[in-house]
Amino acid sequence: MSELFTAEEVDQFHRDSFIMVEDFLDAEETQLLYEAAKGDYVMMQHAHDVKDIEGKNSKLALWDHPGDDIYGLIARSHKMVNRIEQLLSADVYHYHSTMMLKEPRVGGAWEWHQDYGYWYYYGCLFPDIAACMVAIDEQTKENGCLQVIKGSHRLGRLDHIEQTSAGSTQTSVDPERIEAILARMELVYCEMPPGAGIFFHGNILHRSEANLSDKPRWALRCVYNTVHNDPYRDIKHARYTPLQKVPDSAIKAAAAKSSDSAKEYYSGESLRTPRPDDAASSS
Ligand SMILES: O=C(O)CCC(=O)C(=O)O
Repeated sequence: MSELFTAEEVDQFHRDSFIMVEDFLDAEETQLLYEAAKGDYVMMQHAHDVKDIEGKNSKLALWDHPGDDIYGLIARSHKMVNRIEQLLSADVYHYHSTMMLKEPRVGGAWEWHQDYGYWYYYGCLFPDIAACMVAIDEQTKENGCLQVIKGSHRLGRLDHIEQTSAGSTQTSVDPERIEAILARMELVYCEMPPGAGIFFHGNILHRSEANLSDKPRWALRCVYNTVHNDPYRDIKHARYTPLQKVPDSAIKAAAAKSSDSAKEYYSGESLRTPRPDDAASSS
């Protein structure tokens, strides 16, 4: 499999804000990632609830630095990092990764937001950030797959409003603006088989619904910041740290290696979504 996108695929990313790669991981890598994640008791101890506006909980585990477990090797692999660098036309470093754990029947929704809507407040001056979400379970409409608005990164950064109903800690774009956007732009449900990856721009508008199905919806999401966009102050997530790329073969060589007890995960409190005054209060 090619480690890079074609010129047409790069154009597609700049037009649509995202691009999916169905066979991002091969069958063996997909199985290793599945086994590592599902048996990762260290990660589960560090997975925290994020409430949606109906009080349903999604869990996520978050870390800044990719190590030598299978998540870190996928995050550092050539087929991941070279593609991200190609899409952003710049050198990148690992900004953070998350394991998104939407459990059957209880997994909550994510409101419409842009990720750069958060990272702007973390000292990133440019929206030159991209992520890749890799499916661990099959991602379907029923289990709350990612939804995106095609081309929405071209709207620029939109203000986010705190959503506090039912104890929610999320922020989202004004629903009236979303309605206007959806009347003009296409909504895409990103259904994906295990092992597929979706690469998306930091300003893409995205959300997902609660998981009302009896199937889990787990996904690994790796985020990359461009080196020229090193945050101008320390608020949250990694400052520029050289990224040690590894050959794709390192993923299989590590087998189903899950996190070890030394891995530095974020605590529940530090998962809170950013507020406009975070920059000021950190000084
Ligand atoms: O896991 C989801 O459904 C939402 C993911 C998300 O909001 C993100 O990747 O920024």
